[in-house]
Amino acid sequence: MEAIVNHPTELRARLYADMDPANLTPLWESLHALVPRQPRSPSVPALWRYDEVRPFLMRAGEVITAEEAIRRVLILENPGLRGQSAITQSLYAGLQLILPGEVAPSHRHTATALRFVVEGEGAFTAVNGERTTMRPGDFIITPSWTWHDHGNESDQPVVWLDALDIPTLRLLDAGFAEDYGAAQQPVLRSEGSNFARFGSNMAPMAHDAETDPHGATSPLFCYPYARSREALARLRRDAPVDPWDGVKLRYVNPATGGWPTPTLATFLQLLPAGFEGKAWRQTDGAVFSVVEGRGRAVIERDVDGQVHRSVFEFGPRDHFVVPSWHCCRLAASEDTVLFSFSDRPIHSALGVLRQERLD
Ligand code: 1HN
Repeated sequence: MEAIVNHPTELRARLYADMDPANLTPLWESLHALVPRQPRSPSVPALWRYDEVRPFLMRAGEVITAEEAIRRVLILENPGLRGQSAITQSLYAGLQLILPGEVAPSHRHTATALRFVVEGEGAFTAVNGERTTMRPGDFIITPSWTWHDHGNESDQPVVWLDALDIPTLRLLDAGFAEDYGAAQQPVLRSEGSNFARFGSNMAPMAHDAETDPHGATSPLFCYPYARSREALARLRRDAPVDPWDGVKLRYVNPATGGWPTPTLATFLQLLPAGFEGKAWRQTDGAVFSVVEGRGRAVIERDVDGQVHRSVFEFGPRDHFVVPSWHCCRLAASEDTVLFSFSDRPIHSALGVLRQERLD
């Protein structure tokens, strides 16, 4: 009997139980999980087909107004993170609907947001006293702590992808928010004023030009699709097509050349018809929004020697997520344009970004 109770396993179990009320726990039991050999994300690859999502969005339009909802959004929740309002461990994504005549009231929060317009044209978003009309494929930034509201003065429903760094701010306990107090903020400048100042590879000279002193967020808040699409079309003709990425550009903060926001990196790429991409993996989990074309994403992860493979056939307005350190191959049957965003600026800032191009 003595021999059994003094066995190390028994002694350890007694120690754990005795110290548990003191909020103490042994590292050696969780060391491997805490310091993995490589990332083992709880988030999983997932695809949201627009054909499936759109009817639910329109039903949401019937059961609640934008004003009542504040933001009428269906969250793209990662199947591995249900209940957490997250598409990866660090990022939030959702699809927002605004119907003709509706207003999504003005507020601000410390979370950084970006919009990527998916369907419809003629809604606007207002940021810091200026409106921008939303057209499909436009990439729009709502910097941290800026007043923003949305409206739709067109005659069609408008849907866009919202991406926010909410799970990251939750991790940091750095979330603050305020309501403006009126549905809409006053318009202080005419549309296009921001683009005139920052959208032509130039910047204002005025001593009081309001730029972010830290350069953390781009002073340009709308990157129109027409411009970015034209750049891809020219590069497709004039530049080599990368075997992994096709023709891929990153969006930049024109004041610094860095990422457009401190937490979210954004990209636009063209995969020419017939493209069969090689595999890559990266620590930043990425979310893709299909703008044009059709193709396939093959996403694989090796879990303890067993390969888990997801094959997603995608078309326009579909969304999919490639979690951290999953191998991904992209292919296109027709000319395909993909917008994507990830948490790469955080990985870079912490010096932990890893990217691999595989054969
Ligand atoms: C938000 O402010 C918007 O401004 C969209 O459109 C989605 C999700 C969580 C928290 C705030 C918006 C949001 C959000």
